[in-house]
Order: sequence, then C-alpha cells, then structure tokens
Amino acid sequence: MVSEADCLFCRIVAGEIPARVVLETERTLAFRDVNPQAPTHVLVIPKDHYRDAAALAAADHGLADEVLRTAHTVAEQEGVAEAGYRLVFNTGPEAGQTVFHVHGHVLGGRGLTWPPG
Ligand code: DGP
Repeated sequence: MVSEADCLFCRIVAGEIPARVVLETERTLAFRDVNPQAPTHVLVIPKDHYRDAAALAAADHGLADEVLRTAHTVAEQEGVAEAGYRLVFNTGPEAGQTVFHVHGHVLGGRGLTWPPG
C-alpha cells in the first residue's frame, strides 16, 4: 500500500487514529468528518496515498472510479441519495484543501447553497 508516515488519513487507514467508519471497500474507506458541515458529512478516501484528486486520476483510473462509487453508496446508505447530495474534492490550498491525502466530501441532509464560499 502507498502510504506516508506523517499523513493524517494514512494514519486513519492504518488504525493509528480513530475514525467513525461508515463504509470500507477493498481499496477505499469512508468515515465521518470530525467537523461536520451538514447532517451527513462523510469523507471518502482511497487507502493508497495520493495528494489530491488530480494525482489520483492521473495514476489509477480504477481506484478513482472506486472512490466515486463508494461516495454514492455512502449517500444511499445515509438516505440522502434521492434528495440530492454534494460531492466535493477540494484540490489545492486556494480551494481550501487542508489534508493532502485525496478525499471526497459527501455532504447532504439539508439544502445546500450555490455558489459555495
Ligand atoms: P479539506 O479542507 O477539503 O482538506 O478537508 C479536510 C477535512 O478533514 C475537514 O473537513 C476536517 C477533516 N478532518 C481533519 N482532521 C480529521 C480527523 O482527524 N478525523 C476526521 N474524521 N476528520 C478530520
């Protein structure tokens, strides 16, 4: 597995930091955001380390696809798929990315405004 010792989300994958896991597949993990911005706020990550969505897409199409499918399964599991949910990959500092292990935010359970701040 591709991991980085000082990466927060690699440490969650390794079980070194606790997380409220809602779904796990062979190559992905979904867990609740520690600072939820909506009634449903789950982060979906590949277990392998890629710094952002662009790096993941360039390196492994199959894994990128698995991350997207896991995100949609989470939305179904959380009961927000039908009403609608938002899937966000903050990519780079100006977009607000703070953890540099690619993660999709699955947000739902309330009306979400657009444009985002
Ligand atoms: P971003 O700003 O897109 O990089 O999102 C990072 C998210 O990660 C942010 O919403 C808060 C969340 N987060 C940070 N540290 C932890 C943690 O230790 N556990 C969990 N579950 N979420 C975390």
